[in-house]
Amino acid sequence: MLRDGVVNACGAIYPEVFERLCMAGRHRSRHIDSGASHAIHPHKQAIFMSATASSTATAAPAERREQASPSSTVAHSAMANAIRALAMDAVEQAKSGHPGMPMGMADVATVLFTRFLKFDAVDPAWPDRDRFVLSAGHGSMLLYALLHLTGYPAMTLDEIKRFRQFGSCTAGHPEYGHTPGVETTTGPLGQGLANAVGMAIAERHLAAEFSGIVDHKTYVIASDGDLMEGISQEAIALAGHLKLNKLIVLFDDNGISIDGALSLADSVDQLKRFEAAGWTASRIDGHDPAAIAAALEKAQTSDKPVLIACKTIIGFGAPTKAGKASSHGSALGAEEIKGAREKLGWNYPPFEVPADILTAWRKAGERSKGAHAAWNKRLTTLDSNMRSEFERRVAGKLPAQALAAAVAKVKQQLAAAPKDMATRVASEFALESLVPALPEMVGGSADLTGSNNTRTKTMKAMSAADYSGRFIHYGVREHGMAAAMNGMALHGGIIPYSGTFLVFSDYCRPAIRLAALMGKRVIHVMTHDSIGLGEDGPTHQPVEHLAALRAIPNLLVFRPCDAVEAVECWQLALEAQNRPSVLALTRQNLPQLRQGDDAQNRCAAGAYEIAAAEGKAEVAIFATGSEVAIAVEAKVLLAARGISARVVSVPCFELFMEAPEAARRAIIGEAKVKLGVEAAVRQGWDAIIGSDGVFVGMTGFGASAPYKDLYKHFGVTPEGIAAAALSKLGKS
Ligand SMILES: Cc1ncc(C[n+]2csc(CCOP(=O)(O)OP(=O)(O)O)c2C)c(N)n1
Ligand SMILES: [Mg+2]
Repeated sequence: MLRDGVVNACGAIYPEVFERLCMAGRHRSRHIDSGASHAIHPHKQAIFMSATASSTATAAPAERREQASPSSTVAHSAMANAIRALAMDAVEQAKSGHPGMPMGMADVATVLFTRFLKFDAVDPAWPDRDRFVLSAGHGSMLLYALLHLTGYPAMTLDEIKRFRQFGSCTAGHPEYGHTPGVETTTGPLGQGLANAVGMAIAERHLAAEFSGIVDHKTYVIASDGDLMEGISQEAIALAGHLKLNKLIVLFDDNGISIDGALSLADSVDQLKRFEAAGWTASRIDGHDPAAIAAALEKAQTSDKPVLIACKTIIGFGAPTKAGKASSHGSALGAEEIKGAREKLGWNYPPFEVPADILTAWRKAGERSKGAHAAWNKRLTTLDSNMRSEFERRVAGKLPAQALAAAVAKVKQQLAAAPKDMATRVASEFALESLVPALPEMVGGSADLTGSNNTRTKTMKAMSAADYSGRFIHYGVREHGMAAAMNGMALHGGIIPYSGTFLVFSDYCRPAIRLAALMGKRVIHVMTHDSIGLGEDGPTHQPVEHLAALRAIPNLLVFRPCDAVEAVECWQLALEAQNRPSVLALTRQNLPQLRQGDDAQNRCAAGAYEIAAAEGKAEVAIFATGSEVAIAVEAKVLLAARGISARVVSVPCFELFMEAPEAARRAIIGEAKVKLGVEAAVRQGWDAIIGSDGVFVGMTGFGASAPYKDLYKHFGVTPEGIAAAALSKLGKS
């Protein structure tokens, strides 16, 4: 195998290929302004890019392929060098960025984008486009160059020139929602690969329902770093298990990471690793367009997910830095760039792409127009109900009436026959109505299905044999699960929800953070949300997790206090189209505090008075989840001492903080003593109770014991609350 020292020497592995590619454009004898037409080009390369849009009228893979056309041709190397030049120029101008990866992967990306990827540059939102995920987000200039060259309207040359500047659409790392054509936000290594697994799941699932309308591939470029991250193991294992054969990973197998040669830290045989996970894997010369095309061609009909390890030279073309970590993450410098231009035969000023090369690229951006038109036609001829259902789901619009009816039904059942139950059970009770009403909901659990209560009675499991199932057994893979859920939400047409224990939100956190950053509706059911889980002990008892999750911007953290709040919180999570949610739910039973018919979603305010004071309140008790019932009991104890108290349930801090100030003030009120109760740490509570407020909760880790003993031990009891209030009032 090619590794270590060998791989680092520029041109040492594939001197022939290197020389051939470097020679591209050497025959250009004069400078040509972009926009001007000209004919001076090397025609000696074996591989040419057609400048004629190929017929892409059908989705059949063979017909999607672009045919080399001898008439109007631009050499592959010239097209790839356009990427290299834009990447090094943009990084140089910004004096910041990562030129090595785009220069190394330019050949692979050129073949993919000009001959295989199904996309339409002027319609980045086409639902049946192939997804392209740049998991190695540090190579953002590769993606930006591709978007510019293929003609995404937003990605102008000016934007390339403003790489990494404030307000540009060429952010440091690719950001979903910020730059059209960017399918997911990447940068934290491994996430993109796991997102792609979710996208591939979404594709298969939707294809089972919308046959002929959803039928696309998911391509990923992943680096050594992506594959070293633990999340990649979870992702590839899940993909292999589900036989996601339309997922194709192009591994930038350059043997280099930031510290130097990969051999410093890694000796995994990636091919064997992927094969062991149920993938097909091969290794190719990532600078040989014919080999790249052949591998991609073969991948089209695979019955398993595909890994193509592309041996490349990082910083390809840079005279002294190619093959070295020094090309990874900083501007190459004027001298090195001058040398690279010579080596690559790219004799054009910074940021200039000659017209014929740009034209050939733009044609590539139009390659799938036929396929797009054919798809539009298929959509219009679809049964009208099915079509509107597809369009609704892709737009992320909820079936408002069905949702309202499902929520009303649950509430009416609870009003008619109030039930004491754990909020995880209440969540399942709500799901029994919500899941049938919202076909876009796809549930799951990381091997805690019976504990998380996320699978309703009628839900079928998704499997390689039947992708129509709406329940995913993610296995014990919380991180991969959370990132795959992001990918499903990004794909569109699906609202993913899944479950694990709240304490393991730490294992999901990087993906939850990205869902929040991207503004995607991903719903995490996290049960066993406090010491209330009891005997499993402090390893399983979250204490800091609510605070840690509340610290993530744009994430809604719900902690319902009973079955009615549980369904209200579910409704709010589903309606939050542009942000993820966590539902923190109990293992232990709770009384139903909300009784009677109440159509209003009180949780929508974030906080509301659940038990009013008799007369003027001296004490205001704010509590969440399982502690609300305890607070209500404390109110009774205080009343017996002649002290009037009110109780406010705070199911969602974030929604409460977003309420208008007057509404917030009204809820917080004027009581002398403001007391917060939550079986967790105090952090974050001062925003409600003030720094002089009293907090009853946890100051350290829990312990292993029956939960009632733990509540007693830690003083999270009606007596404990009453004593704390009395003490603050000076009446203890
Ligand atoms: C989770 C995570 N850890 C660390 C980093 C910082 N980082 C960026 S790229 C990189 C490794 C670079 O090696 P490789 O992935 O092989 O990329 P190449 O240098 O070949 O382009 C690291 C550690 C990161 N982006 N994400
Ligand atoms: Mg690398």
